[in-house]
Amino acid sequence: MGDGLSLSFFHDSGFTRQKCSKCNSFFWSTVEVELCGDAPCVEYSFIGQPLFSKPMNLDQAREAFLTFFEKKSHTRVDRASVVARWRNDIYLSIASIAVFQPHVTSGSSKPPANPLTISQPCIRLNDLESVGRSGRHLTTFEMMAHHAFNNEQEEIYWQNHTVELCHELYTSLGLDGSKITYKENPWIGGGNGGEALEVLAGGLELATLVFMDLEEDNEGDIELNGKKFRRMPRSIVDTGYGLERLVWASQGTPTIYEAVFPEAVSFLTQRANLEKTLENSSLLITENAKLCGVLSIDYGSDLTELRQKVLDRLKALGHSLSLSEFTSIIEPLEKLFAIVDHCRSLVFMFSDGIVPSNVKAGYLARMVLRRTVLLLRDLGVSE
Ligand code: A5A
Repeated sequence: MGDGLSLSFFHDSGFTRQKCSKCNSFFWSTVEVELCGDAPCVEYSFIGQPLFSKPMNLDQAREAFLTFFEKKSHTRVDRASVVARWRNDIYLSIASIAVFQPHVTSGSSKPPANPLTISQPCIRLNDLESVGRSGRHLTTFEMMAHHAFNNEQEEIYWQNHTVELCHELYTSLGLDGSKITYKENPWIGGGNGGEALEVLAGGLELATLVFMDLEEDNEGDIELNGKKFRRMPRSIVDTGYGLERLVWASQGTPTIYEAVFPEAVSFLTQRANLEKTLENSSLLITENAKLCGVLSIDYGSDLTELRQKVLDRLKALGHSLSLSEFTSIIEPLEKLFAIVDHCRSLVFMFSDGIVPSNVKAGYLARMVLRRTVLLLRDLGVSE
């Protein structure tokens, strides 16, 4: 990548390109720092110390985002379904750009507006084991975005203005610009790809800015993450800003679930008789989320080892719990958070027309439903 994404915005605003001493990736920051700011190199540092000037809920954060981009000449467009019926390669909308793939990204259809801004509910079921634990993973989340579709006839804007807009958005919401790092990390999805910047603050990836100018082609001469691509005659600004992560970072609660679904968390906590446990466990939950956030969890992961690590931390902070005591406190809370998350996915799936079944999207809904019912039974709550 040579100088990487060496944009005039970075140079004019005092950013320098630095290399992470842990993962060796390159990133841009206005201050000299050793680490890139991403998991697993750093842990969350915003819990109890919110990153934004005032706490926001989902509606407030979504409206702040969409209004900001409307004022910057973007047209607000309605969200699409979470069921990606226009695609033959995926069942669910997994990113805001998925709404425009393949017809708009291939150039065969015009975008509904250009540039545009959207908040698209997305469903991703690939991090299921982290949901309820890591704090940052949800099965359903809204990906807020600003997209610009450039082609040979018309250039709306490209890399420099994209980063400028992103930086202005976050700093206008009170985030200290010196806390933001932009990490270079190419992105691939839905048959397209391009250079990208992850936007990191407080140890959390808040957004990703993708400069999509590649399309998959086995004969292509550009290789990204083991796949072959060729350059497209179009270049697409594909951004994705996690709505729920913004809400969480603005509140600094131990987990994303308490910030995003306070009513559902409190309803289920009462039903499961876990009010006291939740009330008295914020340090446990925080340390658990911090470590689950940096250690990737998957099917078959050794949870005992992970729990022991959290316990060692807690011991250093003056707690004296045994492993089984700790597990008996944290496990029901993790399940509770996962249920709340899964119920929201089910609401989106059912309201956008999925019927649980044993095929295609219906199967995915059935799987989430089954998981939810089993988790509810574990907590002793009747469906
Ligand atoms: N098309 C590109 C922009 C894309 O999809 N990038 S991304 O995969 O990095 O997602 C964009 C942003 O969505 C992330 O930076 C994060 O803020 C949010 N996000 C992604 N997966 C998420 C999840 N499972 N839960 C909550 N937010 C998520």
